[in-house]
Amino acid sequence: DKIQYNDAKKKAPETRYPYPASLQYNSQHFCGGALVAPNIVVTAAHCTTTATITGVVLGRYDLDSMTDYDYETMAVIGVVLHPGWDPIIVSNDVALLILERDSRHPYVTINRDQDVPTQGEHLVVMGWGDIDQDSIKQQTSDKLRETDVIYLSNDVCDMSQGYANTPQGYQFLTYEDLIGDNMLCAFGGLSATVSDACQGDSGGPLVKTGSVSAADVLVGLVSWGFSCADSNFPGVYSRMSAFFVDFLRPEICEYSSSP
Ligand code: 4AZ
Repeated sequence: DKIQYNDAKKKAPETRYPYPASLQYNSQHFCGGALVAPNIVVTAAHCTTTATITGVVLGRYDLDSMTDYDYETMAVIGVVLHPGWDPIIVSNDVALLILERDSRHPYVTINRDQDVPTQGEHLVVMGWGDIDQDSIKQQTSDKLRETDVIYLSNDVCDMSQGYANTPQGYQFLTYEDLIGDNMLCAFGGLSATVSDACQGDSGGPLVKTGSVSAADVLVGLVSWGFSCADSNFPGVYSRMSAFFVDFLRPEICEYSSSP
């Protein structure tokens, strides 16, 4: 029971989010990321293994507009993959991209609090990913989009189940035993319109928003999910607080131009 989500995934206000990054291969967007230090972007580990990143675009709203405001395109000079990255179970889906120089754009604070978010809390996910309910068509958005989603505890998320189309046919699927401690779930199913992250949003930011962008806190990165905007299956994200002490803080300290 997939529901159309084009209307729910709204164009973001043009200058509200300065920290989302577009990872590009030959000038084509393929994944998201978030600026977390002047010269460091965090993204999903699976984004660093699917294509070579030929450029990281920062401070951009419309990927098709040449006259868009003050955006930057940068080369990646280093990739730091989480040592526990496991592509089979999509565990520890996080990596750092070290940029050739400092960005002029503000970065987002990483959540380090184990108790954040809480069940039912409203969060915002953003990206240039797929906006068509027909996932076969894969239509990425030229403009940055955002949508409201609600945090679900891992215990609740674990119970997600239903029938879905898979490459092996129409099958009964469940999230039971798939939602690890380093993942978090969020779902945009408040009304008749289900909204969700999808292909091309991967690696991009899930945030707890503040009154201004400087107060936003990065709680997750788009990672995986069965289908998109399917009322049975929440989106699954890399949980930033699970990586903060052992991976993010030490690696950012090591590579940051301005610690
Ligand atoms: C993907 O393939 C993907 N609905 C990203 C997010 C979700 C599903 C798939 C979550 O990149």
